[in-house]
Amino acid sequence: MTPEDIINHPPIILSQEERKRYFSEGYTSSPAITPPELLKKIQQMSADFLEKSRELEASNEFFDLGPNHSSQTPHVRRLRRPVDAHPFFWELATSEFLTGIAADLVGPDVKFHSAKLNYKWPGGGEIVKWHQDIPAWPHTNYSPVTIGIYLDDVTTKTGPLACVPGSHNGKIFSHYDLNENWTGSIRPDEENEAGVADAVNLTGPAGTVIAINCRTVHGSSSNLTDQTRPLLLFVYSSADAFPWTAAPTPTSKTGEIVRGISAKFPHIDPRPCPVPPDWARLGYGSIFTAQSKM
Ligand SMILES: O=C(O)CCC(=O)C(=O)O
Repeated sequence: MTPEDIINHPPIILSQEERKRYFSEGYTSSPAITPPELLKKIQQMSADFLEKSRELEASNEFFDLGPNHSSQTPHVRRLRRPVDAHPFFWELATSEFLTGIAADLVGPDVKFHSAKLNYKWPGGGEIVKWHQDIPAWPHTNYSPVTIGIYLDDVTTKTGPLACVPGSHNGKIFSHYDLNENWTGSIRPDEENEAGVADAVNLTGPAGTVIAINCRTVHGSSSNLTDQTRPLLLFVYSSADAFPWTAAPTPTSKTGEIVRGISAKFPHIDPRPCPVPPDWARLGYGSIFTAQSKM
């Protein structure tokens, strides 16, 4: 489907203006649109998982722990595959609210790809270097969209997601270093060309929903406050987008149609995407592990 075809379907959750911005800029942000009761429940679930992390000494299939994690001072970098960690997150991923937003941006037939809950801790937090998402999980087209919910207020100081406007229409940058090692980030010598100086901070109050196209150059800086910045992320695509490599962070639900119907044919966009490492053989870890190897 072209952006024009998608926009011609009536909006479900987002405004027409927000949908247009997504297609012209490669991202959009809707301040505090998460229903308050739902937001409260998500915040509670997040708090419960952080509490549970106190029992752990090392990362496991769900918890990606920072190097200084302890029971007294938990440091969870990411809750992996929340849709498998608790049924609530799958209910949320398949809710009218989230699949409606996804349909507003990819068309009426929506496929689920993956989910994660990223924390950015006070005292630096994890910088997420400039990158595009699609080089890690290429698809037959560029419909995949990452939809994020800010669980708490996000200001320029808490390390908001920042996006380069219009970069989804530009080139896909290599996410390998000059020695052909995967780094999950754009090489520093190409950051200028990627336009990172023009990046726009997506700030907003708790409950703000952001959506980022899979080609959009984005990243996030340090958290300079004493508050943690939790960001719940879900990835969806149009039903006619098919991954052509193993998923780096598969869930038991990856590939499920969560709205509309499955596709009889793939939509193939001829613009090429570089091949990522073979995640099925090598494993993935997380963006933090890849980027910290640099
Ligand atoms: O959590 C963040 O600030 C950035 C997340 C992100 O871009 C990613 O995980 O791909």
